Amino acid sequence: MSKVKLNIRLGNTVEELRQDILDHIFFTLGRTEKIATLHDWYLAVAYTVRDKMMEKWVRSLDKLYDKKIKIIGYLSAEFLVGPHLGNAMINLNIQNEVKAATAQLGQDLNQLMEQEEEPGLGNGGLGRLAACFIDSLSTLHVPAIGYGVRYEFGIFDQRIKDGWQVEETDKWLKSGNPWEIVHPEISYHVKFGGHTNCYKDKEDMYRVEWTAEYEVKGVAYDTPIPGYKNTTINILRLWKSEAVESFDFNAFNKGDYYNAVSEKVVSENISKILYPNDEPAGGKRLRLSQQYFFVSCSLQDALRLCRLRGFSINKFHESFNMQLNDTHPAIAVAELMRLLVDEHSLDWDEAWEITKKTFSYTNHTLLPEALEKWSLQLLSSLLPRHLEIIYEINGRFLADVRNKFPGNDQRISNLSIIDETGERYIRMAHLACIGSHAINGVSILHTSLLKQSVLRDFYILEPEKFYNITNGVTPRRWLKLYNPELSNLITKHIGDRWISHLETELIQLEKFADDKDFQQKWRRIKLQNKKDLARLIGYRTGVEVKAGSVFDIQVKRIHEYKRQLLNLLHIIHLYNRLKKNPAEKITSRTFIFGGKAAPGYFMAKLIIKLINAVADKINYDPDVGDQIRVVFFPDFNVKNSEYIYRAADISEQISTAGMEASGTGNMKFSLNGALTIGTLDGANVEILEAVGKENFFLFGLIAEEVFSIKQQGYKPYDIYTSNPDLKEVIDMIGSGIFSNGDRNLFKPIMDALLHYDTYMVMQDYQAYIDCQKKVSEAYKDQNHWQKMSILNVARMGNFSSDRSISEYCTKIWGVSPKR
Ligand code: B1N
Repeated sequence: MSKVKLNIRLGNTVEELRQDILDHIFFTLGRTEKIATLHDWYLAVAYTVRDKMMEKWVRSLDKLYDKKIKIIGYLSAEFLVGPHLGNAMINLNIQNEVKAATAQLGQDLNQLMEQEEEPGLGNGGLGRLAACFIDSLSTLHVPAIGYGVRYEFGIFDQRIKDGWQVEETDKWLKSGNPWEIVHPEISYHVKFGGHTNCYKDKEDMYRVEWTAEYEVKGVAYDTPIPGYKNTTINILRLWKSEAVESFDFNAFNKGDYYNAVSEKVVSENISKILYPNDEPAGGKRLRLSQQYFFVSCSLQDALRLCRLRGFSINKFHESFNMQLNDTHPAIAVAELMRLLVDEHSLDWDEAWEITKKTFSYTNHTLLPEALEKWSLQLLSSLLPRHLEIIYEINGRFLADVRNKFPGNDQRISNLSIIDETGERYIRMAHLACIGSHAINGVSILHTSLLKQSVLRDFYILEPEKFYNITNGVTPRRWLKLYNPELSNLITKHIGDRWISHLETELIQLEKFADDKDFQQKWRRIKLQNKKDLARLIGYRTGVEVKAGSVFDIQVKRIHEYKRQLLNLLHIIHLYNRLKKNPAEKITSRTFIFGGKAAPGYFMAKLIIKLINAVADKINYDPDVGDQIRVVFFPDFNVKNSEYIYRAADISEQISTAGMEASGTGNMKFSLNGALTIGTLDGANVEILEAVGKENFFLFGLIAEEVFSIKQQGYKPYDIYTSNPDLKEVIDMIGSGIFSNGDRNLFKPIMDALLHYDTYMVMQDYQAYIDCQKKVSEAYKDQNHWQKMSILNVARMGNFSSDRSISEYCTKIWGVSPKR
């Protein structure tokens, strides 16, 4: 960096921080202390904390010019980063000073932190994983840029009205965003539509020129992502779409004011809104436009940086590795080829080598409905040049395959990028596989299923390209920040190295598992966390819950494969037992659900309604007393998850085996001392292995059984008729007792369970009920329960995203993480 001595706003003493906050109230916000609102104080503190990152940030940017390093570009349509302030203070290690400074100004820091809007730029696990990953990249000193979209509206806010989900737009930017810095000078044009032409260049080579129908401009908005107590600050660079010119002057001069403005509106639409997932992929022109938009900006940016760093363009892959977070950015393969061949005049073969060495691809799902494919017709109208490039890639690829496996047409059709089984589609996963040097799944089970099913033929072709890298979560946010009391207790006993070395340090907790005094403290912290959540639940839903009951929590997107319904059937089963025998004493439980349903996903929304209907009935039934409470916690998101994970006794991870690629909520719960009731699915398999089966409540079919039962012809109705208890439970739903006598309301759920049951709720019912009985029994022995809880935490070291990122570094990216 320049030799200029920066001595403004760098001090971290309480006095300096206090003065900085006051300066921001005055100079940045144009307020006085007297009239400043709570939100003004939050902004002033946020700007103050951001200032403390600036020096390191600028120096980190400088380091990007070091030719010896490779930069990791993490291309992701989603980044669910969560509130910044708390995290930034922890990573800069200034939380105590800031707290003291705000206190001196008469402000409560916690209250100010509450003011921060959730940047909800993701749907769930995939977006949150991207956020944990850039956090770990910074902590491990790996220079990285997270590339994505600056959606004006993130994931909708969820309200519950009469038990139904109601969506509200997420206006997260309405009061400003102090964490981002806009760089109007870093902007790129992105073309859409039009047609292509062939021409001969100066060297008499055939080249293709793409004449677009329209162009938009992407502008960079940068957010600093600090590492934990180190000097690295990486960038989250999100692109906002704007009109190339604010006005079409031609139209404007012709007096066509409305057309001139409408072009601006169309351009700005591209980064307007995040698509909720769980809706069939395909057919959505705007979604493909978004994907191409951010990918093109990001690659143009990386190419610019490559040149600035003094790399020649044919060494791009030494300058950058681009990770494709699922197929959402997979059009990048064709776009890099276009940039290299059409715009930088490289020949095809050389460009292809560079492209393959640049990209690597992470698959996050096996669900057929989530595998992205774009109709040929859409692609040819929106990205005509890319379609040509994809044809060329496919043609050359299939020629190679034919050489290797002559006369095997089935294999050719399985591997082809173009799905020709009906209407013709481009399969984005195939493009991603062919254009990458590495492909990975996100848990051992998922990777193995990936190799057997969705990507089977690719695995047979190039087995050496496949890796497993099990997901992880950052211990900074998910333990240190969101469970401060437990963190303090852990630090008191094993020191604080676990915060950045979870893999090796946390295990030391094992030796306290039997320590009665430690168990007592452990238990008291959980109880306090439960009281805090109980208070929040009372405030948010009006339901009174007992902190002394077992907090049994399932928070995640609502989806049939995640089987919130199975959880609910168990609750109805307990209710039924109490109705028949009100004198029975059960281990009292509070069942807490949370999660959003995609707005177009009818069944998921009906499941929310059913949860609320069951809650309304049970919570106020005198026969139940206070033995069961059911709560739907509205608007589950990163911000309010602070209160949720740490308060759980039981973590529900009950998806149908083979359906959940990994899950990461499972890790957050365990890391905070909850015991898991779960199936052998996703990363549960590895969590079970790590914590030991004696500390995990396992039930249900395994993936092979799910597939084989389906193959033999699964008959859920037979299970219904042969299990009287299950029959009673299902019949209760149908009887209208949860719907004021309306027998039709939940009929779609009944029909699905009895006649299709795609996710084998009926099949796993009895095993689940039996396993839940064991949970209730186990809870009675509190010493043993605390021991299991401590061991769960102690053995979670491997589920740090630092471990995941270290593996990406060494196995896939060829860079070295530093501690
Ligand atoms: O990615 C997470 C995993 O832990 C979860 O098991 C997995 O379900 C999740 C379309 C997705 N897979 N696919 C998506 C997200 C948005 C969208 O528009 C699909 N999310 C997952 C992290 O590996």
